[in-house]
Amino acid sequence: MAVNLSLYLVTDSTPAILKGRDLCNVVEESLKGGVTVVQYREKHSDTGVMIETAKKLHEITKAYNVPLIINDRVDVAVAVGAEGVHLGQDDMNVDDAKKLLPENAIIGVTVASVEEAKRAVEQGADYLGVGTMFATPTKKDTKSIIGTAGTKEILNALADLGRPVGTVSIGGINQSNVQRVIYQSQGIKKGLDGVAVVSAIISAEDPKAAASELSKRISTLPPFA
Ligand code: TZP
Ligand code: MG
Repeated sequence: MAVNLSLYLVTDSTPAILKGRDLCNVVEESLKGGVTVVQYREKHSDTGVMIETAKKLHEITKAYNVPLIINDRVDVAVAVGAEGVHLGQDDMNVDDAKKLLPENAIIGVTVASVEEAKRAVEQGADYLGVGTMFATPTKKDTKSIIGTAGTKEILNALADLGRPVGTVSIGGINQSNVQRVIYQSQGIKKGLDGVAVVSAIISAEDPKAAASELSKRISTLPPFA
């Protein structure tokens, strides 16, 4: 899988987060700022609306050569020809998703423990969303806040597996903590490949500037030891 996971945007259309703006405009601005993956995450729309929005987003992401990943809904990903899906622990499992998706589809899985991480890799996940890192108002129902300690534990276990898998940390990541989040994985065999954010970009007054600043902070970190 040749996906640049360094700055992974997850969308949210709830008014408190999107602040009444147009999701497609916000996503396009974020792409101009340097977002490397877009995940369309929609919990409240019906299937028809989701497909319509996903198609619009896909036209935009394709113009920037950035993969579009669909949260939860393998059917929507297939319908719009998205590059991949992101599955939680309560969603379709990776084996079943693979039966429905093209061979080169990107499959990501949310993991909050070493056991979940190992299982996802064994099933053939391409990347893992590791978290929740910090408590966040964006997703109040997170089962587990694993923090930097839990994240390190998972990263170490993954390095020992010897199977390549991408990792992004998610939950409460913003301009002020992004370098700390990535740097806490220093000293282990393989650090995080990037961070996933919702509100730090979607709620930002200027999403392009927010993405650009995050991207700068990520890329100016010294290389891992
Ligand atoms: N999964 C775990 S935390 C989260 C998701 C989708 C939301 C992260 O949102 P934010 O605004 O970046 O804290
Ligand atoms: Mg899910």
